Amino acid sequence: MNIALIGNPNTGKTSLFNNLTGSYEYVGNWSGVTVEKKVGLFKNGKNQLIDLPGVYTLNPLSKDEGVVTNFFLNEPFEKLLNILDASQLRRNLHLTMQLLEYGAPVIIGLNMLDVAKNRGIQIDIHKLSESLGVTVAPVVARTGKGCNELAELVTGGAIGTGKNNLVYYGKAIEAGILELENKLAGKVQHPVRWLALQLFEGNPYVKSYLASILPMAELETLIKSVTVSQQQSAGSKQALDQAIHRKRSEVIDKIVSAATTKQDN
Ligand code: GDP
Ligand code: K
Ligand code: MG
Repeated sequence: MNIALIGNPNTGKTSLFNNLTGSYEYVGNWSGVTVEKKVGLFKNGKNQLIDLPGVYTLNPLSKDEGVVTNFFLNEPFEKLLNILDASQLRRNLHLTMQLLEYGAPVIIGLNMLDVAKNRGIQIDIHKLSESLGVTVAPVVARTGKGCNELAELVTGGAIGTGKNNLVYYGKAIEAGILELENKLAGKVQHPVRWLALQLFEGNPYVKSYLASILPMAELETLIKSVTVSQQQSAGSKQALDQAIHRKRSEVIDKIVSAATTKQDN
């Protein structure tokens, strides 16, 4: 079974990878780019852990960052291990929202709790887990604390896919998602809600993937019409990716506010 490790840069992925895996199966580059690809074997000797490049969002700014979207589109994997920096929850959860929209089984490893604590941030792990609909396991990747428990959770039995409808993107965008669902009915294996949102955000890898199924002109027309109706309903000239980002931020703010308390220290 393949498990993919994913998270923002500097969240402790490499530390966690080293703690969870005993030996390397493969070290090389992702195809087409000079980004290191590491695949390790869990200490149980049965499951593989694939280290993905650190990204803040799936919509890539660079070819290197496109590795993650390509992985989601083309590579077989069974589960995701999403590592979060507890001291930067608001920023980190933008990626998590996109993983939930993708709909693969996912477990969250909540790292940097010591940093959060030092800043007076207290996190209610149960509440966070309940809001997202996924298991959240605390770890200290640097020391290895909690890593065995996390390994057991992620390599054990079936795990859930979380809540994939946390964000309501407003009438215009939701109608666009439905329209793409109708056009793609029965033609794709990936969740169309995820494909549609990535397309509307301007993810070029998702766009060219969809262009192998539908005419490019049809995709362009759809993007254009969603952009226009979104701008009409918002009464502003904001770009589609900004509208999507803002909607996610609103939901993330509520989740983080409900699950954290900040003390002055
Ligand atoms: P990556 O960029 O996601 O692969 O993260 P790294 O594993 O390289 O970690 C980034 C930095 O954070 C390193 O200096 C780690 O030693 C440190 N680090 C990792 N986990 C923790 C943790 O739980 N607490 C603290 N304070 N530092 C950590
Ligand atoms: K790093
Ligand atoms: Mg790293």
